[in-house]
Amino acid sequence: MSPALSALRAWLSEQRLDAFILPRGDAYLGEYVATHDEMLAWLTGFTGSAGFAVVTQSAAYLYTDGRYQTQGAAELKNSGFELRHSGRDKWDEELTAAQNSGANGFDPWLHSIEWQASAEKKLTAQNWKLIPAANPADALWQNRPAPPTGLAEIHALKFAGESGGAKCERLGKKLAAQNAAAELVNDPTLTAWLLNLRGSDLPHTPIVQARAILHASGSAELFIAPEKISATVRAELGDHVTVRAPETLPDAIAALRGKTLRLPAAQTPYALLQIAETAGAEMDTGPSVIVPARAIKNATEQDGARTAHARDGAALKDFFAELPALIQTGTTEFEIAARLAQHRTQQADYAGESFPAIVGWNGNGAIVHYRPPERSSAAIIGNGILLIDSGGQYRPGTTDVTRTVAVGAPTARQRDVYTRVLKGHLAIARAQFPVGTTGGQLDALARQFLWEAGFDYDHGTGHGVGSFLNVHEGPQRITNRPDATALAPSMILSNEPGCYLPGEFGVRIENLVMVVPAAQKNLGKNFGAEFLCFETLTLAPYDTALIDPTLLTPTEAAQIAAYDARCENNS
Ligand SMILES: [Mn+2]
Repeated sequence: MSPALSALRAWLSEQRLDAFILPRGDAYLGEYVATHDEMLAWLTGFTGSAGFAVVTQSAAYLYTDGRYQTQGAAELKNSGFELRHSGRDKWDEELTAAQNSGANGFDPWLHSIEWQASAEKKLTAQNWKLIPAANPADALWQNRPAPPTGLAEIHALKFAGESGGAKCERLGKKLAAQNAAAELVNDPTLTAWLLNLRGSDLPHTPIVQARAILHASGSAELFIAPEKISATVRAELGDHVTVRAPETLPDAIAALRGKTLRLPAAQTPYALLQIAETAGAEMDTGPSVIVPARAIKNATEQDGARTAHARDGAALKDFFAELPALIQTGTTEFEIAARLAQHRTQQADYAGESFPAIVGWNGNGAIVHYRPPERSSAAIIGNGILLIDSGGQYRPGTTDVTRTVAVGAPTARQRDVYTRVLKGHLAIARAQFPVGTTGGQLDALARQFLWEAGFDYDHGTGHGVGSFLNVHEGPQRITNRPDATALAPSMILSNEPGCYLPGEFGVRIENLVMVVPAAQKNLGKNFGAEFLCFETLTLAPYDTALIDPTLLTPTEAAQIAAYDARCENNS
């Protein structure tokens, strides 16, 4: 049993709690966390990017999704934790079935308002209580890494395209129109976009850990550790921003008493709701006004995305030119990932990878979130299929691209599967759809050729992408799950269908695309909408060795030829 688990059980007794739930996440509720906040890995040994642990005196479970079942089983050996599938196993049912009543503790900084409301409802129905508690890692984690000490920097107007002052003014008006006096901004990627602020506190998302309050008047307060922000950056933020120490946030919330403060339920920790309640603030927990505004890239961000993709295309071209020689002299998945990252550093305004690269050889390519280990990753020997999913953070924009390539002569089955994935990817790329269409409506276009052969894939077809921010950014997406977000001009998404044959190989083909007005005019007399389509941003040719031309229509063949010409012209 892990020493952290025994320590947590002793702590549970001291705290008079029957159970504790610890998620993978931090007080900013983001996708990536600093090593200081790898609390779930500390407790359980599990290092996946999603999951949570539930611990009682007699049981310890780690819940994670389908992507991480193999990895979870390996990492939990001898930890004392049992692996659960978060899509099938319900933690609240398991907890309340084991004991008739009890008190389940949680750290209110690590869970959203939305999560607390839903969990409390489920537990109280079974005579259990959900109790806000301290964070056991704060008391028990020996040799915990220090919090990140990155410095705030300005995201220059030549990349941002709109001043922080203009953004605050326009979104402040939106708050006023919704009868809110202010919005509390907990997510550092939202603060980063709103104030044109960046940093280096996380490995793949260029943010600085900070919170903000946006006022309806167009002014903003930035709560950030003083040592993280220089006098120059303070001055460049503009007169509308007041910089304050993080510990003054409760006072700033209290100062809004008598007015309505927006605390977006999905992005705000429950702890901030408690603070607002204590301060006697009026609250609404409606959606953020910043999230939908950020999704619409302005002209500068759009040009920046094209620039970033031209540079990324050049780096990929150099990398793929070198790859055959690398394989000939002997290489591994891990070395390939490092080599690709090295090529990106040759490009202007590059600031690092946008996520840890996935390089999967044969069966490893069929593990959707596989990441090659530094030691003993697979050697590229013999014939097979190599899946390479990587991306870069460039100041003008963020990239994310997957190419699947053959090493040696591919089999007929490999070419069949690859071509079906490609046909779906091409169908999304050339889709024309009326204004108001959601990504959910387009999703089946990407799957149709796989479905007709008895295949599918267990992930979405596309996610939104930030501008020198998180490579995964909402609300837009292309998904087979319920989706109410209409695709609007100037949104950026990925187009990434795949197909995975466990133990054999995986195929994924991914480009980033931008929603633009279509040349196609509305010819229907009986409905009023204009048409939209996608502009493909990524510039990297598909592997012709994997394409079965007999499966392509003339339209698809012409589409590939036109795309190849674009890639060729990208110097
Ligand atoms: Mn992607």
